[in-house]
Amino acid sequence: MDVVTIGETMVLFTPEDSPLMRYSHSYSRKFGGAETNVAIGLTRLGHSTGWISKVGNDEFGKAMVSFIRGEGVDTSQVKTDPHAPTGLYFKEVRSGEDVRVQYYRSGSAASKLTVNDLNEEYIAKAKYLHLTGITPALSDSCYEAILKAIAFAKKHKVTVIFDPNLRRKLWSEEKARSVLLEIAGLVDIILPGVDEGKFMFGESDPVKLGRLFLAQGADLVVLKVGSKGAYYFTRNSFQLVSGFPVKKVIDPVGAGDGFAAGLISGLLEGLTVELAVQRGNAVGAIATQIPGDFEGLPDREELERFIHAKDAEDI
Ligand code: KDG
Repeated sequence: MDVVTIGETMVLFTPEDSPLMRYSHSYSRKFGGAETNVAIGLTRLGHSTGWISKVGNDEFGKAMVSFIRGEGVDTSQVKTDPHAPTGLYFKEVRSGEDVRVQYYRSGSAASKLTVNDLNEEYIAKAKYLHLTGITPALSDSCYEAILKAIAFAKKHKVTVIFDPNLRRKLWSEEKARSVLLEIAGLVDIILPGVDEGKFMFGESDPVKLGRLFLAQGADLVVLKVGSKGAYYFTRNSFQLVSGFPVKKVIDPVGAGDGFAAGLISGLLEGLTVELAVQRGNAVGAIATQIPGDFEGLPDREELERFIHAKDAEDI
C-alpha cells in the first residue's frame, strides 16, 4: 500500500434549490471526509491507498463504504459500529469564498474508533501514513488511536504526513492548539495552511512559521498560502512554489486535501520537493472547479493538461 489514512467520512448533504439550507427543500447526497478525499485523489493518480475508519450499521454506512471502495480505496480496515450512526454534514456553498458547514457527527461511529481498531501490520506495510487534525478532535479514543498509529508508523519506518486541518467547531481553541502542536512534534512532514500556523504559533510571517514548524521536529514543512501557492522548508532550504491561476473558485472545500494528494503523489514518484509541491498546487486548484469535496480531483491526464496549460484561459 502506498498510503494509509485514518479518519471520518460523512454523508454530505448540499442544498439544491437554494444555496441556503433554510430555503432548500431538496438536497443532493454525496460523501466527504478529508482523509478519504486524499485517498481518492491518490487513487485517481494511480497510487494504492487504504482507509481505516468506522461507520454505523446503517444504509448510509453501507453506501459510503461501497462508494469509497468503488473509487479504488481499500476499505478492508473499515469497521461497523453497531451502536452509533454514520456521521452527517451539510454544506452551504454561498459563494467560492463563503462556505458554511453544519456537522451532525457528535457520537458518530467514527468517533468511537479506538486503538483496538488499528492493525499494526496494515500500517507497517504502507509507505506513508496520512493523518489530519480532524481525527484527534472527534473523541479521546480517536486522539489515542492517532498517537498509537504514529507509534506504529515510527516503529516500522513509515513516513507520517500530517495536515492540521483545524476545525474550530469540533473542539476548544486551547485543546486544538495543544494537540496540534503535540502531533506536529511527532510527524515527518507537516502541511499547515498559513492561518493554521497563525493559530498554532501566533505568527503569520510564512518564513518565520516555516522555521517554527521545523523547530517542532518535522523534516519537511509545506506551508500553504492560498492561491499564491505554497512554501516548502527543509533543514537547508526554503522556496515559494507559485500556485496556478483559476478563473473562478466554484467550491473550495477539499482543495487542501487535493493539495495533499498531489504532493504525496509527487513524493511517492521521487519528484523533487519543488515539483511535488507544484503537483500539490495543481491538484488543489483543479479540485476547486467542481462542486463536491473530492469529485473534482483529477486523473493523470487532466493533471498533465492543467499543469501545461499556458494560463487560466486554457483551463
Ligand atoms: O477538507 C475537506 C473536509 O473538511 C470535508 O470533506 C469534510 O472531513 C470533513 C470535515 O471534517 O470537515
